[in-house]
Amino acid sequence: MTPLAPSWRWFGASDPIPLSHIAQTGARHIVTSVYDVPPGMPWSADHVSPVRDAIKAAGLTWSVVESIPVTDEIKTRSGAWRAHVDAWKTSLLAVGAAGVPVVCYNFMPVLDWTRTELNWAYPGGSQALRFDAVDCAAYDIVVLEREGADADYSDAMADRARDRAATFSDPQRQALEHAILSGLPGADRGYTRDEFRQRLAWYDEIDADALRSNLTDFMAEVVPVAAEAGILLAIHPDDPPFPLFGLPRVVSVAGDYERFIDRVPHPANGITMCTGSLGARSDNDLIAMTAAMADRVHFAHLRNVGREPDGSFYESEHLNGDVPMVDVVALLMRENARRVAAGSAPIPYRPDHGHIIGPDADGAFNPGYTFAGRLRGLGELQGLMAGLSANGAGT
Ligand code: DNO
Repeated sequence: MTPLAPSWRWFGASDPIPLSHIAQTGARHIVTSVYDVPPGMPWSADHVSPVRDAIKAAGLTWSVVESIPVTDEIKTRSGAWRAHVDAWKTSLLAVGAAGVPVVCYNFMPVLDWTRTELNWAYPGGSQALRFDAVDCAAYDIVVLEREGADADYSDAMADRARDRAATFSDPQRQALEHAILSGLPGADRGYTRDEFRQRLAWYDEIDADALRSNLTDFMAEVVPVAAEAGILLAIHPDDPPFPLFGLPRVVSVAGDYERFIDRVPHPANGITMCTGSLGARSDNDLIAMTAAMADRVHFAHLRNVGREPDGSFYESEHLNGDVPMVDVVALLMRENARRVAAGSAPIPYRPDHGHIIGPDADGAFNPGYTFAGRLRGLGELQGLMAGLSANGAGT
């Protein structure tokens, strides 16, 4: 068993956590993006090289691009989608020329990852991110007043949502709207309520089959370019892995993965194993999924969740929650050992998110991306890997 390559997400020059601090965490690899080019426009060496050089100067290596944004034009095949796909390919070539070997992206319509609460009081005094299914439904049905929203929930959930909405104070409603619409770190953009309604309408005619076909058409175009550029692609799962606001989701369950891998089987067509995203569904068997797709894992986000019966979940401690972290990590380490023995690079992983702990609360950070909280997660995961490695030497 061989430990994966420890990495850390850095949001570029505007990240309040500088590379000099990241270099002290034990992470050796950086996960970042180019943040000064609008989504849909191509990256060139002029954009990519300064980022790579700044990382190198800090004694670290840029090992993953997270993400090259896939626009809603591409996801819906409307408007300027053709130019955006061409730009995506140009960006891939620029990333490959700079020697960055992995590109993470997602195909979630409109919103990237979604939470309803950014400061949930976690037992013990830290604060965590939370997705509350009732709050989300309350926002959808009562605040957004989305047409047909009721039909997307059970009667019991719609009733609870209406009752919940009736208790919202103005600041609570604003905080909920802010958490859902403002664009969590890594998202291409945020929305006002009206912009959100308009953007949802882009998907009126797009059901899961149509979105799936747009995804596989996109993969069929970009995977050969990635292979030519020496890049491994790693699609990130839907977070959470179920439909929200009537939007289809097509990277949520094992069957979704089987479909697109079957359609575009090239080894460069890989995945980001995000244990926290996939683990938010109790019917996702993470051990079986990791075992079945191990050879496709080009990047790992290691994070844990506590699930609740109504579909709500909160981000728990990295080693403590409903994700069978020890088993998943052991499977990834076994695959990693196989790759390293064959002369390939180790799989990069990052502690995905962290609680707000101790001094984090006094400083600036991007939601989910605290310093001390992630440092704790990284330390725990590094310790787990060292232990498994010592215990399972040679396997
Ligand atoms: C959340 C992240 C996501 C992820 C994108 C990948 O913390 O995992 O924003 O970066 O969905 O494209």
